[in-house]
Amino acid sequence: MRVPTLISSVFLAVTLVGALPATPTPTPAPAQVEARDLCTLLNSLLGLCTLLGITSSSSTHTSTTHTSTSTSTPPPTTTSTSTATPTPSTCTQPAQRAEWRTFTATQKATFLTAVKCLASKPHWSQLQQNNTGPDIPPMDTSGSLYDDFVWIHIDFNHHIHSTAWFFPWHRWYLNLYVRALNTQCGYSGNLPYWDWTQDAADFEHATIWDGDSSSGVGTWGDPNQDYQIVDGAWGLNQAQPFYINYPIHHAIRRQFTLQPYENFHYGYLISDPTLNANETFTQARVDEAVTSHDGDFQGFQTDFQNYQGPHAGVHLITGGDLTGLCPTAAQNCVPGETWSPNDPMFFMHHAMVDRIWWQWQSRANNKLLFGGGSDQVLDSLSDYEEYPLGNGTPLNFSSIIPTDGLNYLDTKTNVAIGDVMDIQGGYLCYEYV
Ligand SMILES: [Cu+2]
Repeated sequence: MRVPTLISSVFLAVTLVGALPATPTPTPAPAQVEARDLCTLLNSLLGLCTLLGITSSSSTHTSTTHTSTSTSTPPPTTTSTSTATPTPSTCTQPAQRAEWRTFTATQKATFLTAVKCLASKPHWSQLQQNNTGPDIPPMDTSGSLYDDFVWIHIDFNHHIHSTAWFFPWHRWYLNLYVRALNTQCGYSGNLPYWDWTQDAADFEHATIWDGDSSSGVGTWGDPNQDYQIVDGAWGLNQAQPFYINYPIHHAIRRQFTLQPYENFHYGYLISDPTLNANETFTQARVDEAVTSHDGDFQGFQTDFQNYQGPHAGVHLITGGDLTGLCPTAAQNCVPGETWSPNDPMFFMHHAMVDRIWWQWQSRANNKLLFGGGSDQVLDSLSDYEEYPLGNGTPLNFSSIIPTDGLNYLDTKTNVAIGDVMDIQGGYLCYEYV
């Protein structure tokens, strides 16, 4: 462990590496160094990690001498860790987020029922609006609590995609969603994730699309009913289908689209218009994104989140609501990423996105790397390439996550980015299994 290298890495992180287009200089990854070891060291030097909600490892762990095969890298001294005061972790039993297909039929049915329950709960009367624009429909105060979740994604759309908010905001959002399922709908289980790498080879006929009326998420939409889904626990065949209200009242829409890039609304950001979208989220593609950007938060996010990367590929190949397309009957409708949470597959999809961020964070000394701005810049390819993580207000670990007032559901009123950098830091307490 080269102490100067570590200090400079963290210095870069806490001073907003990459707060604007600066890309952190990749540093050689010290062998076997974990962020918590690094934090133990830093606690004694700067007292930072407690602030960030990252807890120290046990004292036996912190005194471990890390060996390295590099002759140029000296082992760490124990003196730098001996004065650290370990902070007891409040996350001793992390909730387990498992892949959807490991759920039993009963667990699936319970989850799908709980999700539909959110669509039967009333709108929060104090929900706020912080943004305006042609793709932001009027707030529907006759909608449901589920619609309120969709609303805040609509309202913040241009701040939470292709900006530094992307990973932390969606991590917070998923956590709030699980909490709403728990507290408003009596769900005692955990959030499943959707490992779409399993479905990449033949997405149209993938096992995720299950029409079982109690345990299935449904299949593709009916072209004769504007691609609304008919089967599964949420479809139109149910006595009480799952209805959403943005931009107009409708059932969940899905329309398999293998080549979504040919007429894409941000066509100038697309390098390969005829690409089959299922090629963007193979296991090999995810592995490449996770392993190719150590020490480079901007590089990792840009690779993963660009329109021909895994995150967008899953949205766009699914079509309908997950893509943010307009129902045929919607007047003056501007499509985009706005109401993509209309399809509850959004939350399972983003749990996979969150899992992959965590996999990247868990490598070498990536955990504290963060930076970028709060405003999306997609007007032209050159502007995007200058600000792939947004411009506007630079974000840091103290930046408070915007909620439009939906934080009334939360355990903490003002959640900062620093609270969500560690999924077992205290405010968050879960793991992916
Ligand atoms: Cu989103």
